[in-house]
Amino acid sequence: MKLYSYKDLTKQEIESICLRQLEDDITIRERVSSIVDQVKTRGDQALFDYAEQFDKVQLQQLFIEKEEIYSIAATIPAEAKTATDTAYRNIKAFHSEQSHRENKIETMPGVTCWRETRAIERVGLYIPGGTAVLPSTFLMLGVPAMLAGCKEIVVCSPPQKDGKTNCYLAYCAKLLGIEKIYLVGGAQAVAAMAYGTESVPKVDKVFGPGNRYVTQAKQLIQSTTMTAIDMPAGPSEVLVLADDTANSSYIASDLLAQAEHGVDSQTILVATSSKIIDETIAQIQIQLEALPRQDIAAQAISNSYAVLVNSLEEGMEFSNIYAPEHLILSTDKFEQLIPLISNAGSVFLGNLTPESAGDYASGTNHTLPTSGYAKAYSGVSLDSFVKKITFQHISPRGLRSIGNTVEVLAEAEGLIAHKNAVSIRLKSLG
Ligand code: HSO
Ligand code: ZN
Repeated sequence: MKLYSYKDLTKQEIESICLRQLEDDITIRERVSSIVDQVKTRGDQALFDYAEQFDKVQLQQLFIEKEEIYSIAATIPAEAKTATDTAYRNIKAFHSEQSHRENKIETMPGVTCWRETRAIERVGLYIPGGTAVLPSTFLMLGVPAMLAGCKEIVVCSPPQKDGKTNCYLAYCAKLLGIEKIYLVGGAQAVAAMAYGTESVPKVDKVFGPGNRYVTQAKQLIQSTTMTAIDMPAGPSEVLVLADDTANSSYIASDLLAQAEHGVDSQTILVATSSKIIDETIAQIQIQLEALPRQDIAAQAISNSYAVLVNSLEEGMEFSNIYAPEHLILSTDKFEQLIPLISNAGSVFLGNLTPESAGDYASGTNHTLPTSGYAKAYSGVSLDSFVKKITFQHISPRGLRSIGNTVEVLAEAEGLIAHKNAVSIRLKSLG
């Protein structure tokens, strides 16, 4: 873990350590574009072939349905079932609060404007499989999709070696009322949902995290089809801001939780004393030993760094420049920092609030903007699954009150047909 002292860093140096490497790998781009082409032209057959090539499984069909999903779901261990139920309830409760009806506004007498929300009709959820199967992601995407009222929720996840899906995903599907899971993974899943195949329906928006192939495929289909994507995705990251009220073993556990996601995960510690930094580094060594994914975590930690700051306020200044996906305020003084936060995906307040809680079960969404996108993007929420349509109605009184304003502005732009659309009506009103 590299060490920096904030006061010694130049503006350029700060910018450069905040830069995430978003390298554009040409080989990945070429391979993904060939996969997307194959799916587009050969449909299901390409999906069967890729399952054999990448997932090492010969599928009889590309999906499993309700009956089978239910029977696999029934094999979930009791403890996991209860935990999944709790997470589901909390995520549902939190996201249910996100639908708000807006008032109709009379901008001028007789001119009424308002917005109404409509669900995106067909959404595609990509749930990663392979070494890290993420049923939590299924809940994070499935719950808001269900609450938004999306008519068709297409779920793709890579098949296991037995050509099925695991009990955790099956149980989530059951909770969400999803009756089909497509056994398709990787870039080919994204392509299938963007173009549609004989089996996989085409969708309007694709959601979900994934490896670099999945991310590249989302970027590609976004520019070549009418399919939207949730957000640009990069490696997961956390920034912990700590003062002397923090506990270094807690900080270490949070940094390692992020580090075990992948070798390219970013874990950043910003602390008001070198004592905290030293103690945390020592704790990381101790805790690493016991982790099954210690190789991955150790590599991620070695690419990460700590920044020594003079005050929590100075730490916040750095954090806002970095714009972390997850921000943990490991301090009892978190309350006073909240107004200072301008860029972050999701914030964890105080010493007893680990990111893991939000990753799984507290209720907030874990699909968040990475790579500095938190400067302009929000995490996934109910809003991600809806569109807002504007409406307006003009009464005779309204036309009389707004008519001349439109006529004058249209004339100023030289758009006389626009002006006429008002004049012709005003005339008939007399
Ligand atoms: N930290 C990840 C989400 C996750 N963690 C899923 C565990 N499972 C990105 O926010
Ligand atoms: Zn996580």
